[in-house]
Parts: sequence; structure tokens; C-alpha cells
Amino acid sequence: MHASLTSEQIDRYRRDGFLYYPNFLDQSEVAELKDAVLAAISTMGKRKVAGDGANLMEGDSHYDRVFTQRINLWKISDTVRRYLQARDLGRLLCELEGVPAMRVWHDQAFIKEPYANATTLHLDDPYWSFYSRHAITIWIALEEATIANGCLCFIPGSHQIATYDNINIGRNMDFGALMQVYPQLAAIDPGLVPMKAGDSSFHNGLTAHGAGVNMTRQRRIAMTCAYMPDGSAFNGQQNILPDDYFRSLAIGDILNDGQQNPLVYAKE
Ligand SMILES: O=C(O)CCC(=O)C(=O)O
Ligand SMILES: [Fe+2]
Repeated sequence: MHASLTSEQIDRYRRDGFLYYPNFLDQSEVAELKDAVLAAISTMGKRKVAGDGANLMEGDSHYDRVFTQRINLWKISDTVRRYLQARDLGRLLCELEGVPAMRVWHDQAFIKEPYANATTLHLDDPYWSFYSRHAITIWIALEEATIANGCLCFIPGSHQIATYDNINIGRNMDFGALMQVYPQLAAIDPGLVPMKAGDSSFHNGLTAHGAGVNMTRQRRIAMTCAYMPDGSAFNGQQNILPDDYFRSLAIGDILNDGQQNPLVYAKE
């Protein structure tokens, strides 16, 4: 795993709200992580959240054909946990966001199956159980991601404009519907990010992004993990937390339970 940054990369991330980060994993690491992701998913049936998380099931809606989405594989795979909760990665996340410590919010595998639907433009953080302008996601290509099979598309600088207004990705399948919420975004050229297997990107939780349809017969396999600054507070929204833990929370409680949101890095 390669996890070091130049100051130019940090500046670019903070300006654009995303950063293409090539060669994060070498090919043997890609193989190890991909095997672990696919093995973990194969134990889950139609359940979307592993372990004790919320009981969300895959159905047969348009959204279910955007990608095979499986969440919190770290709870059932030591290999996934070792990669996505690596201390060096945590330090890099803190450097990009300029915060002292990061916890996991959730990890997610996103497999665009052959001929899968597009991932509608959206913001991530407004779906989650905390609000922060410093949440960050790593997206790792475990197979090549191309314009033909649905690579990512980001709107540079959108994280500076966005509030917590969003579109409902499960219901609103109009690819550009987010532009009606934030008309200013329509004037910005998007950044498309094709990747080789092992490449990655980082994006802020308020950066507008989506992905195209998969116009190939192969799967586009990506593994991602979203992180929240240590000290982030519960905002009252359910997303993927275990139901009994969710019910025990009051708005304003700090999400610092290591069984749900493990600390990845804290500056000494
Ligand atoms: O992989 C995709 O199609 C979507 C990824 C995404 O929305 C994310 O990583 O936040
Ligand atoms: Fe997203």
C-alpha cells in the first residue's frame, strides 16, 4: 500500500474536493483485497449490511441494478479491515482533511454488474448519521474502471457550494437531478476518473459525484470506505447503524463506539 502525499496533492484535494490517487495498491494487494471482498459478499445473500448492522435487503428496483452494494465488510473480513483501517491510510485521510483523527463511518463494495444502471449524481454525507464538512471516502478500483464500464465522475469544487440538501438516490434516477438542487453546479466541467486496478480516488462527503452505466460484459468492482472526523455527532438519521444502537442514541451524541466506528488514526 502506497500512502504518502505531496503538498500539491493536498492543495488539489482541498480545491477540487476529490483527488485521483494512482497506484494505491500493487497487483498482489489488489488480488488479495478483491478475493476477500468477493468471499465476504458471497456469505451475505441479499443482506446489504454485514454483521449487526441495519437489516437492509437487496430488492429488484432500478437502484438495485445500479450496483451490487454490500456494506461493512470489515465486520466479517480481517483482510478488508486490515487494508481499509490501516494506520498509514488514516494518517493520509487526516492530512487531506486537516483533522487530527478519523473513524470509519462504513465501508462499501460497489460492483457495477454488466449493463448496470448509472449512479445518479449525489452527495454522500447528507445520507449519513452525522453531518461534517470533513468526511472523506476512498474509492479503490479492483478491476479497471473505464468510461465504458462506469468510472467515477466528480464536479470539481462542489464541496464548497454544497449544503446538506441532496437528492434521494433510491428514488430519483434522473442522472442530473442534483443540478436542480444546486443550479451553480451546471456551469462546472465534470472530472471523469478512469482507473487501472489498484488506482484509487479520495472525495469529500459533500463533493457531487456519480458514475456511468456499465456498457460491458465484465463487472466493474470497486471497494470503498467512508471516514468521519473523530468527535462527529449523531444527527438523528438512521442509515446503516444497528437498530438497537440507533435507538439508544440522542441527537448530539458523539459517535465514538469502537465496535461501530473504529478509530483508524489519531495524531499523537
Ligand atoms: O461506484 C459507484 O458507482 C458510486 C460510488 C459512490 O457513490 C461513492 O463511493 O460514494
Ligand atoms: Fe457516493
